[in-house]
Amino acid sequence: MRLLVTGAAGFIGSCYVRRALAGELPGTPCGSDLSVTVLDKLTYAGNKANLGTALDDPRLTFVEGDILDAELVDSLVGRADAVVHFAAESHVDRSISGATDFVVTNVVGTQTLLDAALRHRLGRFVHVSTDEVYGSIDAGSWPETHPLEPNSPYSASKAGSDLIALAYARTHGLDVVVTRCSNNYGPYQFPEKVIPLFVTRLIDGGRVPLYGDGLNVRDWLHVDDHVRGISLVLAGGRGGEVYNIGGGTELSNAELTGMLLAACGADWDSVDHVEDRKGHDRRYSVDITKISSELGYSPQVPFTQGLADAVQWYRDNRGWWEPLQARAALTP
Ligand code: NAD
Ligand code: TDX
Repeated sequence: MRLLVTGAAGFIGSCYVRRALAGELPGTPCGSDLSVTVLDKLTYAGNKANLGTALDDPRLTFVEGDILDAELVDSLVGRADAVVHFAAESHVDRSISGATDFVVTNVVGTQTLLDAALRHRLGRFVHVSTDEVYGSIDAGSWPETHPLEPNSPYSASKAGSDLIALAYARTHGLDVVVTRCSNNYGPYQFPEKVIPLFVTRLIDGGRVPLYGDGLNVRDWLHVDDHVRGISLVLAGGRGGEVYNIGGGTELSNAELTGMLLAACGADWDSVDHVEDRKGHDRRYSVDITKISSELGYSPQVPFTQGLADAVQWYRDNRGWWEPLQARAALTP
């Protein structure tokens, strides 16, 4: 299988490619049956080093380019059997400061890829989306049939991309599958997202900003579990369908902060209680019955272990995150 993977210099896409080439993903072919082309623009969040030793793998081709470049996209999609589409602007706070890149990359970029897929009658297109498209839920969990009620410019742009992708399935019969996952964590996450931001500051004795009352709840999903779910969907998901992928560990930000402080040897004196994020979604929670019953997915990484390993990884890989801190602080 010839895979085109967009955005694989980012956090989740790079994990997918590293693990696919290592033959660790059920559903993704391995050995000489697999070749991977990565298309990534290397925005502030893109970092080729995230691909690690996969960069030396002869089955990998890295193309620096934009998913909005229709000519380039057409030539790459024309040489692929399937696309796994991760490329996006992904940080909610940046979308609040400026939404243009979010609409252009997430909506128009996705449509550019879909148009090429249609022209070449691509075998399969996996569109990686987010649970944030459902909005915020006080109790219970969203099934895939829940209406989309996004609140931030980021989640609205992802909802737009989901709807375009599903429209190409319905209108043109393109083999599109959409995944919607909860909050990922793990190694190589850009230090603007809450876990790597807090860990990299706390291990240096710095301070961390907890938004609002700290009672917003997120469902944490280890990135290894997420990419396994994507691989199962690539192999066995039904065309035109949506699959939620969750981690099964719901925590308030205050609970998470308490765990991070303990893991980093700090205490609550290191926490600044700052103004809330505008439009801050209170709680996310996905129902994973569909992917579990159809594709046998369940999260495998226990949160306490996954978090301890992630903290250790950031301790051990200062050379990876230190140069990124200045980029993380830039306003868009
Ligand atoms: P990331 O910000 O770490 O990486 C995004 C990658 O996309 C970067 O390498 C960047 O260079 C690339 N990119 C951006 N614009 C591009 C363009 N125009 N052309 C080509 N490449 C471009 O993001 P991530 O956390 O790895 O997220 C990957 C996907 O998963 C996104 O679609 C995101 O919406 C979704 N998602 C993420 C999470 C999470 O917790 N991180 C949760 C749910 C869904
Ligand atoms: O400094 C901070 N302080 C803080 O209290 C930051 C950066 C975040 N927070 C809070 C806001 C959220 O309630 O922590 C929670 C998690 O924040 P983020 O890491 O920014 O993630 P979130 O906004 O939940 O979105 C993430 O999950 C869904 C990803 O960034 C998205 O790409 C994904 O779609």
